[in-house]
Amino acid sequence: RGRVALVTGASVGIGAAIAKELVRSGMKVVGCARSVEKIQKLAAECQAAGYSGQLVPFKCDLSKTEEIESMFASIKAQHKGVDVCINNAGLAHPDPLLSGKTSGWKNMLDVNVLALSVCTREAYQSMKERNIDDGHIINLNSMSGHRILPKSDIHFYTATKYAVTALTEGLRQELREANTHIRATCVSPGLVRTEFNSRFLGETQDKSAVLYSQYKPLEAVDVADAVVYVLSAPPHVQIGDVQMRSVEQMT
Ligand code: NJP
Repeated sequence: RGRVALVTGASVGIGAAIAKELVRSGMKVVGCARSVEKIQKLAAECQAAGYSGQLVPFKCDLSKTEEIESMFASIKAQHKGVDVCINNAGLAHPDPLLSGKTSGWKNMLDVNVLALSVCTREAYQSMKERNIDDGHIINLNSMSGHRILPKSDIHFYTATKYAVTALTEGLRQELREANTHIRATCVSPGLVRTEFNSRFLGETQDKSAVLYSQYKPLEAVDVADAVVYVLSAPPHVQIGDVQMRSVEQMT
């Protein structure tokens, strides 16, 4: 309550659900994405619902490091800094290793790995300069960050999520070496019903309908609830990873 959280990729899907739940719980949430108008709409909905926190929309293209750095400068000027950083933004392109486009791989690397790392560094520096010892950095990982599926055209995406696994554990160790109690956690869902899947399956609702007909997916709010749970753990408890699937998901 009263703390400042940054949620990346807050315009739709899991990020929008997380932003909403944190505002409901009383936090001041800076929500960023390129489609800032969608976050403005969400902010109005939170206000109309009488939530005790506040959603502050911020336009940022996370594939541009200079935009991330100026976002953190603006958060410092307007809200003193961040106490919680939720690195949620992420994307997948179906670009196989044998024939995929370099531009697709680069985009995934820029947002899923590089932007997450830059936001993590900036969030840590923001906490350190204000002596925040109970901060939290949460990375949206995936079950793809823990196992490699056969017959997949998203092995590069999988590699970026394996990187998130390594970055979260590496961060936990560096935070310990820095003698702080700031925590690092990743949340690793299986299939979640969001635009993410229709987008990378080729924009057609038909294809995602086929995917969802195989088994019931998680909903974005289920993942948001897991983030709220992670944040509500007592300060001495370090939750490293929350792996969660729909009960119907096999792999
Ligand atoms: O994705 P989606 P989800 N700069 O596509 C933003 C992981 N995950 O909510 O800029 C700034 O609905 C984009 O905003 P906009 C997944 O890997 C998912 O499902 O306006 N923002 C939007 O807000 C990811 O890490 C599933 O287009 C950028 C958001 O990212 C996280 O969960 C399964 C941006 C994407 O919204 C959220 O995914 C799983 C940029 N350059 C893991 N590029 C699943 N859905 O099934 C994108 O295991 N964004």
